[in-house]
Amino acid sequence: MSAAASPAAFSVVVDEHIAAAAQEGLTSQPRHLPAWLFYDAAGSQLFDQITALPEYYLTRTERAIFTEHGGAIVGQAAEGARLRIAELGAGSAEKTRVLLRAAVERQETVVYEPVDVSASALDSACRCIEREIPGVTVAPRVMDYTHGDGRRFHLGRAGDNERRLMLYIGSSIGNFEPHEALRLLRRVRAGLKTGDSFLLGVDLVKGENVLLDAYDDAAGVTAAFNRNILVRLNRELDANFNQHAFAHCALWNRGRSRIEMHLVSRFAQQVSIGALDLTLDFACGETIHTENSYKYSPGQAEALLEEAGFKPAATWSDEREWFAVCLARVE
Ligand code: AVI
Repeated sequence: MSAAASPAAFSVVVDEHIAAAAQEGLTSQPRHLPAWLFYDAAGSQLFDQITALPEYYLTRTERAIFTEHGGAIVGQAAEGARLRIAELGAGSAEKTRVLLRAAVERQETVVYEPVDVSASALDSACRCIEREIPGVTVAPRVMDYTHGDGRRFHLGRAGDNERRLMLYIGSSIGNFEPHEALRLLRRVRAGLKTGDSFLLGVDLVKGENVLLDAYDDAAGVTAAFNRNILVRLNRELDANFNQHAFAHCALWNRGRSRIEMHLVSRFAQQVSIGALDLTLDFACGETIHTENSYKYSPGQAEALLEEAGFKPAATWSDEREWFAVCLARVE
Protein backbone atom coordinates (compact mmCIF):
# COMPACT_ATOMS: atom_id res chain seq x y z
CA MET A 1 0.00 0.00 0.00
CA SER A 2 1.32 3.44 -0.88
CA ALA A 3 1.90 6.07 1.79
CA ALA A 4 -0.92 8.19 0.34
CA ALA A 5 -3.39 5.34 0.82
CA SER A 6 -2.29 4.30 4.30
CA PRO A 7 -4.86 4.85 7.09
CA ALA A 8 -2.45 7.11 9.01
CA ALA A 9 -1.88 9.43 6.04
CA PHE A 10 -5.61 9.75 5.22
CA SER A 11 -6.46 13.15 6.58
CA VAL A 12 -10.27 13.21 6.25
CA VAL A 13 -12.10 12.26 9.46
CA VAL A 14 -13.61 8.84 8.88
CA ASP A 15 -17.29 8.42 9.73
CA GLU A 16 -17.37 5.21 11.78
CA HIS A 17 -20.91 4.41 10.66
CA ILE A 18 -19.86 4.49 6.99
CA ALA A 19 -16.62 2.61 7.69
CA ALA A 20 -18.46 -0.17 9.55
CA ALA A 21 -21.10 -0.50 6.81
CA ALA A 22 -18.47 -0.70 4.06
CA GLN A 23 -16.29 -3.15 6.01
CA GLU A 24 -19.21 -5.47 6.74
CA GLY A 25 -20.92 -5.21 3.37
CA LEU A 26 -17.92 -5.39 1.07
CA THR A 27 -16.30 -8.33 2.85
CA SER A 28 -19.57 -10.35 2.86
CA GLN A 29 -20.67 -12.68 0.10
CA PRO A 30 -22.65 -11.58 -1.82
CA ARG A 31 -21.22 -8.10 -1.37
CA HIS A 32 -23.65 -5.37 -0.44
CA LEU A 33 -23.85 -1.74 0.70
CA PRO A 34 -26.72 -0.05 2.56
CA ALA A 35 -28.96 2.21 0.48
CA TRP A 36 -28.64 5.11 2.96
CA LEU A 37 -25.11 5.58 1.59
CA PHE A 38 -26.65 6.98 -1.61
CA TYR A 39 -27.71 10.20 0.06
CA ASP A 40 -24.70 12.48 0.31
CA ALA A 41 -25.13 15.94 -1.25
CA ALA A 42 -24.50 14.67 -4.82
CA GLY A 43 -26.70 11.59 -4.31
CA SER A 44 -29.57 13.68 -2.93
CA GLN A 45 -29.34 15.95 -5.98
CA LEU A 46 -29.35 12.93 -8.29
CA PHE A 47 -32.37 11.55 -6.46
CA ASP A 48 -34.19 14.87 -6.98
CA GLN A 49 -33.40 14.52 -10.70
CA ILE A 50 -34.72 10.94 -10.68
CA THR A 51 -38.07 12.10 -9.31
CA ALA A 52 -38.53 14.27 -12.42
CA LEU A 53 -37.59 11.58 -14.97
CA PRO A 54 -40.27 10.45 -17.42
CA GLU A 55 -39.68 6.81 -16.44
CA TYR A 56 -39.89 7.43 -12.67
CA TYR A 57 -43.68 7.48 -12.36
CA LEU A 58 -43.72 7.22 -8.55
CA THR A 59 -43.38 10.88 -7.58
CA ARG A 60 -45.76 12.31 -10.12
CA THR A 61 -48.36 9.59 -9.52
CA GLU A 62 -48.35 10.15 -5.76
CA ARG A 63 -48.49 13.93 -6.28
CA ALA A 64 -51.51 13.49 -8.58
CA ILE A 65 -53.25 11.44 -5.87
CA PHE A 66 -52.61 14.24 -3.36
CA THR A 67 -53.81 16.88 -5.82
CA GLU A 68 -57.05 15.00 -6.43
CA HIS A 69 -57.71 13.76 -2.89
CA GLY A 70 -55.78 16.15 -0.61
CA GLY A 71 -58.98 17.66 0.81
CA ALA A 72 -60.43 14.22 1.58
CA ILE A 73 -57.16 12.97 3.10
CA VAL A 74 -56.86 15.96 5.42
CA GLY A 75 -60.59 15.92 6.22
CA GLN A 76 -60.62 12.22 7.12
CA ALA A 77 -57.49 12.55 9.24
CA ALA A 78 -58.90 15.56 11.12
CA GLU A 79 -62.39 14.16 11.75
CA GLY A 80 -63.60 17.60 12.78
CA ALA A 81 -60.57 18.46 14.96
CA ARG A 82 -57.61 20.66 14.07
CA LEU A 83 -54.70 18.89 12.41
CA ARG A 84 -50.96 19.26 12.67
CA ILE A 85 -48.91 17.48 10.02
CA ALA A 86 -45.65 15.65 10.76
CA GLU A 87 -43.49 13.98 8.13
CA LEU A 88 -40.77 11.35 8.38
CA GLY A 89 -37.79 11.85 6.06
CA ALA A 90 -39.19 15.10 4.75
CA GLY A 91 -36.56 15.61 1.98
CA SER A 92 -37.59 18.41 -0.34
CA ALA A 93 -41.18 18.21 1.02
CA GLU A 94 -42.33 19.00 -2.49
CA LYS A 95 -45.46 16.76 -2.53
CA THR A 96 -46.21 17.64 1.08
CA ARG A 97 -46.95 21.19 -0.01
CA VAL A 98 -50.10 19.88 -1.69
CA LEU A 99 -51.35 18.47 1.63
CA LEU A 100 -50.27 21.57 3.57
CA ARG A 101 -52.26 23.75 1.18
CA ALA A 102 -55.29 21.49 1.68
CA ALA A 103 -54.88 21.81 5.46
CA VAL A 104 -54.58 25.61 5.28
CA GLU A 105 -57.69 25.73 3.13
CA ARG A 106 -59.53 23.71 5.75
CA GLN A 107 -58.31 25.33 8.99
CA GLU A 108 -56.45 28.51 7.89
CA THR A 109 -53.21 27.66 9.74
CA VAL A 110 -51.25 24.46 10.25
CA VAL A 111 -48.10 23.40 12.11
CA TYR A 112 -45.79 21.30 9.94
CA GLU A 113 -43.25 19.07 11.74
CA PRO A 114 -40.71 17.63 9.30
CA VAL A 115 -38.58 14.91 10.92
CA ASP A 116 -35.18 14.03 9.48
CA VAL A 117 -31.84 12.64 10.61
CA SER A 118 -30.03 15.57 9.03
CA ALA A 119 -30.50 19.09 10.39
CA SER A 120 -29.12 20.62 7.19
CA ALA A 121 -31.64 18.70 5.05
CA LEU A 122 -34.43 20.06 7.24
CA ASP A 123 -33.06 23.58 7.12
CA SER A 124 -32.77 23.92 3.38
CA ALA A 125 -35.89 21.95 2.54
CA CYS A 126 -38.29 23.64 4.90
CA ARG A 127 -37.12 27.20 5.34
CA CYS A 128 -39.02 28.40 2.30
CA ILE A 129 -42.30 26.63 3.04
CA GLU A 130 -43.44 29.27 5.53
CA ARG A 131 -42.83 31.96 2.91
CA GLU A 132 -44.45 29.95 0.14
CA ILE A 133 -47.61 28.93 1.97
CA PRO A 134 -48.91 31.60 4.35
CA GLY A 135 -50.55 29.91 7.34
CA VAL A 136 -47.90 27.19 7.69
CA THR A 137 -45.58 27.22 10.72
CA VAL A 138 -42.62 24.86 10.39
CA ALA A 139 -41.39 23.10 13.55
CA PRO A 140 -38.52 20.83 12.39
CA ARG A 141 -37.38 17.87 14.49
CA VAL A 142 -33.97 16.23 14.08
CA MET A 143 -34.37 12.55 14.91
CA ASP A 144 -33.06 9.24 13.62
CA TYR A 145 -36.42 7.60 13.15
CA THR A 146 -34.96 4.52 11.41
CA HIS A 147 -32.94 3.30 14.44
CA GLY A 148 -34.72 3.67 17.71
CA ASP A 149 -33.58 0.84 19.96
CA GLY A 150 -37.22 0.59 20.99
CA ARG A 151 -37.32 4.25 22.13
CA ARG A 152 -40.45 6.25 21.38
CA PHE A 153 -40.55 9.18 19.02
CA HIS A 154 -40.52 12.47 20.86
CA LEU A 155 -42.64 14.74 18.76
CA GLY A 156 -43.81 17.04 21.49
CA ARG A 157 -47.37 17.54 22.65
CA ALA A 158 -50.06 18.44 20.18
CA GLY A 159 -52.72 20.91 21.38
CA ASP A 160 -55.78 19.60 23.23
CA ASN A 161 -58.16 19.80 20.32
CA GLU A 162 -55.46 18.88 17.84
CA ARG A 163 -54.69 15.63 16.06
CA ARG A 164 -51.47 14.70 14.40
CA LEU A 165 -51.29 13.33 10.86
CA MET A 166 -47.92 11.61 10.37
CA LEU A 167 -46.77 11.21 6.76
CA TYR A 168 -44.41 8.58 5.43
CA ILE A 169 -44.77 9.02 1.71
CA GLY A 170 -42.77 8.60 -1.50
CA SER A 171 -42.53 4.78 -1.22
CA SER A 172 -39.71 5.21 1.31
CA ILE A 173 -41.08 2.22 3.24
CA GLY A 174 -40.24 0.13 0.15
CA ASN A 175 -36.51 0.48 0.84
CA PHE A 176 -36.89 -1.47 4.09
CA GLU A 177 -36.89 -5.24 4.40
CA PRO A 178 -40.40 -6.43 5.39
CA HIS A 179 -39.43 -7.11 9.05
CA GLU A 180 -37.71 -3.69 9.29
CA ALA A 181 -40.76 -1.99 7.77
CA LEU A 182 -42.99 -3.59 10.41
CA ARG A 183 -40.61 -2.54 13.19
CA LEU A 184 -40.54 1.04 11.91
CA LEU A 185 -44.34 1.24 11.67
CA ARG A 186 -44.65 -0.13 15.22
CA ARG A 187 -42.32 2.62 16.45
CA VAL A 188 -44.37 5.24 14.63
CA ARG A 189 -47.55 3.80 16.14
CA ALA A 190 -46.04 3.95 19.64
CA GLY A 191 -45.22 7.64 19.19
CA LEU A 192 -48.77 8.62 18.22
CA LYS A 193 -51.83 8.95 20.43
CA THR A 194 -55.46 7.95 20.07
CA GLY A 195 -57.15 9.92 17.30
CA ASP A 196 -53.90 10.58 15.42
CA SER A 197 -53.39 9.07 11.99
CA PHE A 198 -50.69 7.91 9.63
CA LEU A 199 -50.45 8.28 5.85
CA LEU A 200 -48.28 5.73 4.05
CA GLY A 201 -47.36 5.97 0.34
CA VAL A 202 -46.50 2.64 -1.33
CA ASP A 203 -45.54 1.69 -4.86
CA LEU A 204 -47.66 -1.14 -6.27
CA VAL A 205 -46.66 -4.20 -8.31
CA LYS A 206 -47.10 -3.59 -12.04
CA GLY A 207 -45.70 -4.68 -15.42
CA GLU A 208 -42.05 -5.64 -15.24
CA ASN A 209 -40.94 -3.29 -18.02
CA VAL A 210 -42.49 -0.26 -16.36
CA LEU A 211 -40.67 -1.15 -13.15
CA LEU A 212 -37.35 -1.82 -14.86
CA ASP A 213 -37.46 1.43 -16.85
CA ALA A 214 -38.14 3.40 -13.66
CA TYR A 215 -34.88 2.07 -12.19
CA ASP A 216 -32.80 2.12 -15.39
CA ASP A 217 -33.72 5.34 -17.18
CA ALA A 218 -32.57 6.22 -20.68
CA ALA A 219 -30.66 9.31 -19.53
CA GLY A 220 -28.57 7.25 -17.09
CA VAL A 221 -29.45 9.32 -14.00
CA THR A 222 -30.26 6.23 -11.91
CA ALA A 223 -27.00 4.63 -13.06
CA ALA A 224 -25.11 7.74 -11.87
CA PHE A 225 -27.06 7.65 -8.58
CA ASN A 226 -26.07 4.00 -8.09
CA ARG A 227 -22.40 4.59 -8.94
CA ASN A 228 -22.26 7.66 -6.72
CA ILE A 229 -22.03 5.26 -3.78
CA LEU A 230 -18.55 4.30 -5.05
CA VAL A 231 -17.57 7.95 -5.52
CA ARG A 232 -18.63 8.53 -1.92
CA LEU A 233 -16.47 5.63 -0.66
CA ASN A 234 -13.52 7.02 -2.63
CA ARG A 235 -13.91 10.39 -0.94
CA GLU A 236 -14.89 9.33 2.56
CA LEU A 237 -12.90 6.12 2.98
CA ASP A 238 -9.94 6.82 0.69
CA ALA A 239 -11.01 4.04 -1.69
CA ASN A 240 -9.93 3.85 -5.33
CA PHE A 241 -13.04 2.51 -7.10
CA ASN A 242 -13.16 3.31 -10.81
CA GLN A 243 -16.90 3.97 -10.97
CA HIS A 244 -16.95 3.30 -14.73
CA ALA A 245 -15.57 -0.19 -14.16
CA PHE A 246 -18.93 -1.07 -12.55
CA ALA A 247 -22.14 -1.38 -14.57
CA HIS A 248 -25.50 -0.30 -13.19
CA CYS A 249 -27.96 -3.19 -13.04
CA ALA A 250 -31.64 -3.07 -12.05
CA LEU A 251 -33.59 -6.32 -11.93
CA TRP A 252 -37.07 -7.38 -10.93
CA ASN A 253 -37.07 -10.11 -8.28
CA ARG A 254 -40.60 -11.40 -8.78
CA GLY A 255 -40.45 -13.94 -5.93
CA ARG A 256 -39.62 -11.22 -3.41
CA SER A 257 -41.64 -8.51 -5.15
CA ARG A 258 -38.76 -6.07 -5.30
CA ILE A 259 -36.58 -4.16 -7.69
CA GLU A 260 -32.93 -4.78 -6.88
CA MET A 261 -30.08 -2.47 -7.81
CA HIS A 262 -26.58 -3.83 -8.18
CA LEU A 263 -23.18 -2.63 -9.37
CA VAL A 264 -21.54 -5.25 -11.57
CA SER A 265 -17.77 -5.45 -11.95
CA ARG A 266 -17.07 -5.22 -15.70
CA PHE A 267 -13.84 -7.23 -15.40
CA ALA A 268 -11.60 -8.79 -12.75
CA GLN A 269 -10.16 -5.93 -10.70
CA GLN A 270 -8.64 -5.01 -7.38
CA VAL A 271 -9.89 -2.10 -5.27
CA SER A 272 -8.28 -0.76 -2.12
CA ILE A 273 -10.03 1.07 0.70
CA GLY A 274 -7.35 3.05 2.48
CA ALA A 275 -9.30 3.95 5.61
CA LEU A 276 -10.11 0.28 6.20
CA ASP A 277 -6.67 -0.99 5.22
CA LEU A 278 -8.54 -3.38 2.93
CA THR A 279 -7.92 -4.73 -0.56
CA LEU A 280 -10.83 -6.30 -2.42
CA ASP A 281 -10.61 -8.67 -5.40
CA PHE A 282 -13.62 -8.46 -7.70
CA ALA A 283 -14.23 -11.23 -10.24
CA CYS A 284 -15.64 -10.27 -13.64
CA GLY A 285 -19.43 -10.08 -13.20
CA GLU A 286 -19.30 -9.97 -9.40
CA THR A 287 -21.91 -7.64 -7.96
CA ILE A 288 -22.39 -5.24 -5.07
CA HIS A 289 -26.07 -5.22 -4.08
CA THR A 290 -26.95 -1.61 -3.27
CA GLU A 291 -30.73 -1.34 -2.92
CA ASN A 292 -34.05 -3.14 -2.67
CA SER A 293 -37.25 -1.34 -3.54
CA TYR A 294 -40.26 -3.43 -2.50
CA LYS A 295 -43.47 -3.20 -4.48
CA TYR A 296 -46.74 -3.91 -2.70
CA SER A 297 -49.80 -5.86 -3.85
CA PRO A 298 -53.20 -4.22 -3.34
CA GLY A 299 -54.23 -4.67 0.31
CA GLN A 300 -50.71 -5.54 1.48
CA ALA A 301 -49.91 -2.12 2.93
CA GLU A 302 -53.20 -2.10 4.85
CA ALA A 303 -52.36 -5.56 6.27
CA LEU A 304 -48.92 -4.32 7.33
CA LEU A 305 -50.45 -1.26 8.99
CA GLU A 306 -52.90 -3.47 10.84
CA GLU A 307 -50.09 -5.74 12.01
CA ALA A 308 -48.29 -2.65 13.33
CA GLY A 309 -51.34 -1.75 15.44
CA PHE A 310 -53.07 0.81 13.20
CA LYS A 311 -56.66 0.70 11.97
CA PRO A 312 -56.66 1.17 8.17
CA ALA A 313 -59.25 3.85 7.34
CA ALA A 314 -59.01 4.63 3.60
CA THR A 315 -56.84 4.06 0.55
CA TRP A 316 -56.50 6.29 -2.51
CA SER A 317 -54.92 5.20 -5.76
CA ASP A 318 -54.48 6.43 -9.32
CA GLU A 319 -56.49 5.17 -12.30
CA ARG A 320 -53.83 2.63 -13.30
CA GLU A 321 -53.40 1.48 -9.69
CA TRP A 322 -49.66 2.06 -9.85
CA PHE A 323 -49.36 3.76 -6.48
CA ALA A 324 -51.40 3.76 -3.27
CA VAL A 325 -51.73 6.14 -0.35
CA CYS A 326 -53.16 4.53 2.80
CA LEU A 327 -54.59 6.39 5.76
CA ALA A 328 -54.63 4.51 9.06
CA ARG A 329 -55.82 5.61 12.45
CA VAL A 330 -54.66 5.13 16.00
CA GLU A 331 -57.59 3.87 18.07
C1 AVI B 1 -36.18 6.72 -2.04
N1 AVI B 1 -36.76 5.54 -2.67
C2 AVI B 1 -38.19 5.46 -2.43
C3 AVI B 1 -36.40 5.38 -4.10
C4 AVI B 1 -37.06 4.10 -4.66
O1 AVI B 1 -37.75 4.23 -5.66
O2 AVI B 1 -36.89 3.03 -4.08
C5 AVI B 1 -34.90 5.33 -4.29
C6 AVI B 1 -34.50 5.10 -5.72
N2 AVI B 1 -33.64 4.20 -6.12
C7 AVI B 1 -33.52 4.26 -7.43
N3 AVI B 1 -34.33 5.17 -7.90
C8 AVI B 1 -34.94 5.74 -6.83
